[in-house]
Amino acid sequence: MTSKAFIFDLDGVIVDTAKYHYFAWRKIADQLGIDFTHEHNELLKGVSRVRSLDIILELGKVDASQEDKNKWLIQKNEDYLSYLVDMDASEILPGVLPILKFLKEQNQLIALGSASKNARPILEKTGTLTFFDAIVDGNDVTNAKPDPEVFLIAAQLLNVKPENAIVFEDSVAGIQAANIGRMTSVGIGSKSTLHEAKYIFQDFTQINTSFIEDLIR
Ligand code: B16
Ligand code: MG
Repeated sequence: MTSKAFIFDLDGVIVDTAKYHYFAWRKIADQLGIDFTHEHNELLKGVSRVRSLDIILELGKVDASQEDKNKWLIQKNEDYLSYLVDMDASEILPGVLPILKFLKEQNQLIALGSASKNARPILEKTGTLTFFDAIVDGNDVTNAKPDPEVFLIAAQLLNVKPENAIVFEDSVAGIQAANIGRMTSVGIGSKSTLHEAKYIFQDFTQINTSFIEDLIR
C-alpha cells in the first residue's frame, strides 16, 4: 500500500483559535477606525500575520509607516497570546481527537501545516503535539498560503508524494494551496466559502472513519 500523509492546518481546524485572531485584529482595526467584519476576517484565515495587517490597512485605505506597522504587529500578537495563556485540551475542536487517534491506530503519517508562528506552544498546551510526525509552521516557510510551500515541505519530511497527501483546511487560501500542490483538499467549514475543496465538512464530527479508510486506500 502507498503511504499517505494527513496534513492538518492548525487555527480553525485543530483548535478554535480563529476567533482569537479575529478579536485581536478587530482591536487594531477599531483603533484605526477601520470597519472589520466577520466576512472581512475570512480573507485573513491562513494568511501570515504581516499580510493580514496589510489586508486590514487596504480595507481601511490607511497608509502607514513601517514603524507603525511593526508596532501594530507586536500589539496584535501580544493581545492574541493573552487569549492563549489558559489554553488547554478543551479548545480542541469537536471530532478532531477521534480522527487523530484513528489515524494513529491505522499507522498513518500525520503532519501539521500551519501559517502560524505560535503553532508549537498551542500544540503543547492542548496536548496534541505527540500526534505529529512532522511540524511545519510559519517559522519554516518563506511563501504564505495559497503558495503550497508549507504543505509540500510537510509531505517531503514524511517522504510522501504530494498526490498522496490529504490536507484538512478551514481557509480559502489553504484549500487553494493544497489544490495547487496537487494534494487532496478537505475543507472544514461552510460550503459557500470553501467550494474549491474536493470534499467539504462543516466540522470533524461530520467525518466518519469509513471516509478516512477510503482516503487511506
Ligand atoms: P500567527 P493556520 C494562520 O494559522 C491563521 O489562520 C491566520 O489567521 C494567522 O494570521 C496566521 O496563522 C499567522 O498566525 O500570527 O500566530 O503567526 O490557520 O495556517 O494554522
Ligand atoms: Mg486555519
